[in-house]
Amino acid sequence: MGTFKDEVLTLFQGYEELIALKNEPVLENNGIFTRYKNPVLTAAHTPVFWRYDLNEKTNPHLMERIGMNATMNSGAMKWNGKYLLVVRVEGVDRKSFFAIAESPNGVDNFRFWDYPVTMPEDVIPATNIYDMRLTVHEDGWIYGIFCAERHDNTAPAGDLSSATATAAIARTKDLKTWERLPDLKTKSQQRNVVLHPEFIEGKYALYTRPQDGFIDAGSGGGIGWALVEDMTQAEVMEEKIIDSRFYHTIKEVKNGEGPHPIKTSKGWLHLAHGVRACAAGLRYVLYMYMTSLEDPTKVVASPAGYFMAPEGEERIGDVSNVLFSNGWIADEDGKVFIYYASSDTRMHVATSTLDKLVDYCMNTPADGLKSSASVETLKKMISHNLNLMSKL
Ligand code: M1P
Repeated sequence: MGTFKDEVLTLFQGYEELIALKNEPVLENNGIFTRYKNPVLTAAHTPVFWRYDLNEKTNPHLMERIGMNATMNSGAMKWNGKYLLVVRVEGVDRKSFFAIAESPNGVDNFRFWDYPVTMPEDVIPATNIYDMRLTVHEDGWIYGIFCAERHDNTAPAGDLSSATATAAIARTKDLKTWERLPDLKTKSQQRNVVLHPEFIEGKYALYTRPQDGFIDAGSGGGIGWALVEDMTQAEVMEEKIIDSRFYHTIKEVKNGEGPHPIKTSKGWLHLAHGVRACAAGLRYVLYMYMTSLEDPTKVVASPAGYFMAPEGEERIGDVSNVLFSNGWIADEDGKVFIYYASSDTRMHVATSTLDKLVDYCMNTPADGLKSSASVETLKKMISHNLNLMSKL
């Protein structure tokens, strides 16, 4: 056993080795995106000085005093040339908070800023906050919309699990000081609310996810769309479902917008999550779709099935069989960094390009919604290829 100081230095050394670990693309890919070998952020990436009291007098056994459980569902943006994540960090006390981590290259070397985000409360304080979507809006503000969870005080006495989900709104100019705006007013509970980056008809446009309960989408038909006059008093007066749920698809139980869509010459490119139920519980996968530039409520491409599903170690974690994404970054050269969390535990990156993602959306067959339609789609591909192969 070394001295207390030696042990502290060993802790920091191990931490620096973890942060400096070079990430490598995984060679096998499907032509659409490339996964990377290591997660970009885990609970162990949270700074040593968050978790340990480094004073020998008050922590002679050098114990972790404030444990971190997970780093997950992160908003993303490019900031001063760095790839920046607003990470949902979850402590061992089950409370989530936001903390910013940045990387010089987007695939490794993510380092947390010294302090987590101090998010001001709304009039009714939230118990838990999570899953921020970042939008650099054309009005000049950076908005963060996230879920604010509170105990449902209408639940019967003794029911300590019922909760409500509300879309909380904050804005900033420097990512350090946040101004909290009133939570979104809507008829239903809401999670996965995302601000579109441009004004539409002179108004702010929100992707919504109406839900009957905290978990159940219930009568909420899918991803909604609402125009709002003023983000400082945001209220949904009218909500239209633009990407519906369907029976026996990857988004049968629920779906939700991921990060805000990326504008391309062919339309708005969307990343979302879809949920289905099975004997093992809920399965969360990522899917894509595109909407029209002229009418962003009109879906113009809807490839069948999932874009990414949990694989290998991604399948296992606090809430297994889950991929969730609320952050991506498109570089000026067209490279896209997709940040996704696996099983509510850790953050990963996958890369692609705008060209590939648009091609994927426009040219992947849509879901025919029944087995016979899937077989007809497959037969078309086979005869097309057999014809080509006969000429080789
Ligand atoms: O546990 C999986 C996910 O469950 C919720 O997703 P949804 O809003 O679609 O119900 C969220 O709590 C999300 O944070 C979590 O990753």
